[in-house]
Amino acid sequence: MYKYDVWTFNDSVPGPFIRARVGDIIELNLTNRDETGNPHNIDCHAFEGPGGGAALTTADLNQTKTARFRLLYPGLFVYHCAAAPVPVHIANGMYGLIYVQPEYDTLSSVDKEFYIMQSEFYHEPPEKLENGKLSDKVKFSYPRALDETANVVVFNGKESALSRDAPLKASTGDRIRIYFGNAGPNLISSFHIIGGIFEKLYRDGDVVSPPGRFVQTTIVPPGGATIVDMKMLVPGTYTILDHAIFRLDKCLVGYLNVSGKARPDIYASIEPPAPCVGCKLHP
Ligand SMILES: [Cu+2]
Repeated sequence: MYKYDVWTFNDSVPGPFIRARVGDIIELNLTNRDETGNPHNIDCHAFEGPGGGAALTTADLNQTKTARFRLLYPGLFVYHCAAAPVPVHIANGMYGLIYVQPEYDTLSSVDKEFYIMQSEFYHEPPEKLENGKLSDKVKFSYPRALDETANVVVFNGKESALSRDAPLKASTGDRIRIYFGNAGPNLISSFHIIGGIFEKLYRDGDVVSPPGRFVQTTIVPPGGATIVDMKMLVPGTYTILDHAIFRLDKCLVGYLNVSGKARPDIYASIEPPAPCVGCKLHP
């Protein structure tokens, strides 16, 4: 795949995972270090008020804006840049998640927690260089984004984020939790983990209602989030994906490696496993 200049909060895509509690006052200091001259800001879905903070935090180059927001409601929320043109700032990587826990946290303790956000990239074809070769870097395409024809769909901002070389890791017996958000900007995610069942599903990031139980796939819209808990029983590699499954060939795949003792009482065969050669889903 190609290289692409992302726009970031604190140099990462997604931006920092923020934890807070209902009743907290968030003091947000946003300093714009973007040498290209674009203004930036933050619209946080956890903030109550017009624009979610955007107009209060819009900062030009080298300017710092400070604003305070009281957190009224619990849940898992998306934040993103909402400087014009808003869709471009989101498409280029300016988003993250904030978990606002209730006064008394309703989530049980788990052994491992992970932070994943899905998003898609829209880009122009690579330009031809003076030496006649094609550039290895591509630029944002407004027409493609408008048509919603993504070139690339990824977890955590790049193809290699949760690859075989950098999988999530857990052990058998672990309870794991994934805070999952969808930045979009266009595509709905049908979030699924092959071989795993969501023991608890906090749909739409709602941690007040009773969670869904033993769910296979969950819908996460652009600008939405969810929390899934799983108990890992059988060792091996679990594939993380969007079950709109052709997106696999647009780079959207990740892996969770679970180590530990085999569980033939749950998962067994007479012959050894024989995955299809070259299969991205069952490595
Ligand atoms: Cu921005």
